[in-house]
Amino acid sequence: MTTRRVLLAAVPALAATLLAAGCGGGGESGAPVATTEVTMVKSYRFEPKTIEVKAGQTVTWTNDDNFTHTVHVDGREDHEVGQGESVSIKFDTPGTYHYVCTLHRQDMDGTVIVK
Ligand SMILES: [Cu+2]
Repeated sequence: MTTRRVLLAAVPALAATLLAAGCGGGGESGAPVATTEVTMVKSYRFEPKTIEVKAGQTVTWTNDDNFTHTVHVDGREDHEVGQGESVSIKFDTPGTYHYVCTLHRQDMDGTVIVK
């Protein structure tokens, strides 16, 4: 009986989480999106532009564009990511990490907030 109550209580919380995740669009408005997946989309953009992860998590950038891009996090090495490829970078220390594509740094940048 106790177990059943716990399960029922957990359902609305899960639904709320799914609804929040489904809203999307946070990248454009500047609000961080809780995800570890970033896509280089056509038109030279990182989507979402600003993400929020927990310390110790690994962020994966996938290139869905027709051109080669790079992921260069401030103070780290430059990772070239060809069409259809991806790169994963682990973030161990809390902080705000700005990154760019060094090939299109005027247009392509983003931020990883590590909590
Ligand atoms: Cu680029």
